[in-house]
Amino acid sequence: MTTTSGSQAHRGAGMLSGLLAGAAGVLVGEGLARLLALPGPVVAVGNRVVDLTPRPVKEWAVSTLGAADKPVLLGGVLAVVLVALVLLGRVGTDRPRGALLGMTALSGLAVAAMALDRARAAGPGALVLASAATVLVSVGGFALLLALLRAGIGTRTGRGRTVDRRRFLLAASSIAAVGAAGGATRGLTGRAADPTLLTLPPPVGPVAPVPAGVSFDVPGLTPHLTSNADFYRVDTALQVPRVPVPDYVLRITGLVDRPLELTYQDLLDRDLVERRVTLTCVSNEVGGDLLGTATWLGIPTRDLLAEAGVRAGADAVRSRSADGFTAGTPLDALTDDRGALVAVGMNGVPLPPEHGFPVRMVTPGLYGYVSATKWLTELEVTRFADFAAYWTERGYAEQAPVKLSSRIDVPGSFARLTAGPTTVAGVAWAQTVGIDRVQVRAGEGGWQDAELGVEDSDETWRAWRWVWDAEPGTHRLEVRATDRAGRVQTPRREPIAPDGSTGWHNVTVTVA
Ligand SMILES: Nc1nc2c(c(=O)[nH]1)N[C@H]1C(S)=C(S)[C@@H](COP(=O)(O)O)O[C@H]1N2
Ligand SMILES: [Mo]
Repeated sequence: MTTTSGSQAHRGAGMLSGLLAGAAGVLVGEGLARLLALPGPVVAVGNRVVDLTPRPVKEWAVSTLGAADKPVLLGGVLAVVLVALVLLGRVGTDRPRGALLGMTALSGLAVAAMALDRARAAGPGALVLASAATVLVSVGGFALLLALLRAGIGTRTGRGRTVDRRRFLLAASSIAAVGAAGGATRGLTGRAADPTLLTLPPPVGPVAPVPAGVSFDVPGLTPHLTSNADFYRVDTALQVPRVPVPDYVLRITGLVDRPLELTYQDLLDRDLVERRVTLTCVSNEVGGDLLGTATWLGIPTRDLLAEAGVRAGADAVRSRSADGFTAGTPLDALTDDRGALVAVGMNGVPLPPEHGFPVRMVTPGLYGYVSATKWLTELEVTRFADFAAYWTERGYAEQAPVKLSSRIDVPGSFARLTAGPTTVAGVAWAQTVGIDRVQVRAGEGGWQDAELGVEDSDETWRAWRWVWDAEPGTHRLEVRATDRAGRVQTPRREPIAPDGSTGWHNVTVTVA
């Protein structure tokens, strides 16, 4: 064996040591975290990256990557960690002390990220245990492997080398086994109580059936009700928070006479009502699809607040979620006649995990970030002057009513059509006010009234259609809505930040 190949093998073994010890530490941390109901090191680091990412980068990620933003982020975090581990291992054969320091810093970062994560249901003991195991396996394992490798450098006899190699391999496979055990624990244990196995009580106030004629039979037109599978999802959670029902408590605190603590069963034992509401995200661009309509089952928010007894001087409710998200909702919106709910069901089933199981808020007429907290754990009655909620701290408006808007669903942008009668259709929404009129125009042809679907309620979107006599050429179809208060949708293009986009949606089509 030449010196060069010897030191190459040696360096290879060093890189393997870093990778193995680091990965085993992470996997042990993940396994224990899963057992102890904590976010594991990978997700915790990912969550901190999300928190520290500047808003424009977040917006760019959501608009270019869509639903893939989370896998891409987690993949990125993993890739960076793997490269760092290999580099530490590479350095470790020459400078073990520096490399061990690096490994300590790296696992320290993971521990800090876990400590900062608010999604944990467990106490500090669990955190210390999972953190200690992560650091011990990664730093301890790395130190052991590096020591064995260095012992090998000192030994120049063939026999010594063999013994050391055997020892190294034994230590390496033990560490790999520890890591595998952690990974298996992570993979096999603690699936959240499956919400689909729960049955919700029926509502005492079932919602009226969807009126006939709310929509039109036009291929491509958005259905009036959005299925749970098709419902948009927007949140900051890298991993859907798992909130075990047996431990669940909703707290109503703050400026109230009688603070309440309600278990999941307490909530189900109330008189549940059903309401169809269109939920809308502030990040919805003109023409975008970040909104949907569901039948929600829940308790009127104002009943819970009345029971707690709201004190004079309050004007806001700060809601908190199991994962540390917060929203600030005007007290008025939760107590007036719009029908705000603390919801447990969505389209006939318990809330799906990604839509907030076990309990979330649904507040008609306000963008989700100020009104629709998922994995809800607390409603604190307070004053806007005394806090700033998650997105408000990040530059979005404190108050954010949904803006009057409309969308063309068919034809799609750049569609190629044949001349003659062509149906143009879509939806319009003005939650809590109602849509009174939708107008469409082709090119500069002048505004034409569209036919409106029967109104379900002023809390849901409204379908519209217009039959256009399409002539050959390229045309721009444009839509605008008028609400029941007589306000016409503004043509002014505004971005989604700080309080929602505006402007008329248009599509360009070619008629042959
Ligand atoms: N806990 C938590 N709740 C949250 C959010 C979040 O990031 N975390 N996002 C809000 C936003 S911005 C919107 S638009 C709605 C989206 O609800 P959905 O994902 O069920 O469609 O949830 C709201 N509730
Ligand atoms: Mo949102």
